[in-house]
Amino acid sequence: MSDVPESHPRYVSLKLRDTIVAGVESGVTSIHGLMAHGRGEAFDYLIGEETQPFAMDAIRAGVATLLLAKHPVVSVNGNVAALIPGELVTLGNVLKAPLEVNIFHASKEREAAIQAHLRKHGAVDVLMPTTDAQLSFIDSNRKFVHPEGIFRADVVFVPLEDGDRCEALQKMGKTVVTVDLNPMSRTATGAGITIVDNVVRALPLLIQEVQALKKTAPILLREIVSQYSNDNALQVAIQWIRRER
Ligand code: PTJ
Repeated sequence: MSDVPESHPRYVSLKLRDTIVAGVESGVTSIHGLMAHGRGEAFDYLIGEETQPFAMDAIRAGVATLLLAKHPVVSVNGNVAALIPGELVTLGNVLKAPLEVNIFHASKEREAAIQAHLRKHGAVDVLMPTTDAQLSFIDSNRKFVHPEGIFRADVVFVPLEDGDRCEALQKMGKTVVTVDLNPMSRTATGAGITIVDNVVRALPLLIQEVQALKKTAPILLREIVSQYSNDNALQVAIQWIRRER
């Protein structure tokens, strides 16, 4: 870890850089993940490096959607595995949803490293990609999924990715709940529910919201979902970035 004094005004951001670099060094995160992280940093700066109201609305609707799901699954790539491994495990536990490793930059070694990293943080079962089940409408490595995981899921929580799989999942009739700091990305605009926030802030809030809503009647959860508009939430996020508040 680099020697960053806590008094440094960009302390949190610099520590996160250390975490993602450590992810690359330990074989969990793709080298490309550094660029993805940098893109995220730029948007985080623009939204004020705090969870904004449009993200809170999306968190509530996303949790309601995940609680209504019959087979929710939490998808894990190399960036989120490095940044929030413990939170992913907790979210999977509170939702009773399996974690599934699914990465864009193909590497069997990295898939195994992500699985081991999640286990180190308390995961019991971590589903792995297979050739037995494949997603339609997608050619990248992300098409390889687990038959009992993403393949049969009705709702997939996909924190932080590029847009190709999001589109494919939606075309297959699955609902995608995502976290993406860029409200204009293909993932953000293609998902059913987009939480425009940093995954490191959004995951603890998602876990809290699951605890708050888990005993809520399905009819009320459906109402929360029906009152939410992703297009509207993204529009508000873009206005926020443009300072049109
Ligand atoms: O581990 P792999 O092989 O699956 O690769 C994962 C990455 C992230 C490298 C891959 O999916 C990728 O290249 O993603 P992109 O196309 O760079 O998109 C990443 C998106 O996530 C961008 O829209 C970023 O703004 C956003 N992002 C980056 N860091 C964060 C983030 N959103 C939320 N929280 C972050 N910490």
